[in-house]
Amino acid sequence: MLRSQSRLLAIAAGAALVVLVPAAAVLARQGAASPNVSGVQVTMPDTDQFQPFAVTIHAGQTVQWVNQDTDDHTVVSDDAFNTAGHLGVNQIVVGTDNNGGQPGKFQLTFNHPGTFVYYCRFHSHLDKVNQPIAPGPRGGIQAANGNFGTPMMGIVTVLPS
Ligand SMILES: [Cu+2]
Repeated sequence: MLRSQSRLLAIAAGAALVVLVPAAAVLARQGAASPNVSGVQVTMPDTDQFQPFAVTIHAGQTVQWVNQDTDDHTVVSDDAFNTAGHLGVNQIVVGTDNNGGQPGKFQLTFNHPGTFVYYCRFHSHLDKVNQPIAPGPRGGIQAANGNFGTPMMGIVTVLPS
């Protein structure tokens, strides 16, 4: 290779680095900015339930609730059985009717092991010993046959990371 060609290649390589390094920096920043979405999703379909009823994750992971129903639902922690943190959660997760046709979303990241028992206060309530029970005749889910259904509740089990 001629000396002048070698010099031209070196200049070209330098120019390539000038272009590539900022691009890599931008990619790294985008990676750092993206949220931790490691975990599981629980949906509220067009029936009054959390699906799946029970999920298992590891500490550090996130549960995302996605309300695909037209109606609003809630995620309320049953603190008598809550050993996984997030005491006192009482969150409305809007349905598509109140969210421009899009599913409402809510998420919690669990950072230590335990259980997170929760229910929807619109479609369940707690009895004397804090067990979620189906709503009675004055509210909640009521079918024509008198079946008040099952309480709308779920459980997250958080294992060590
Ligand atoms: Cu509900």
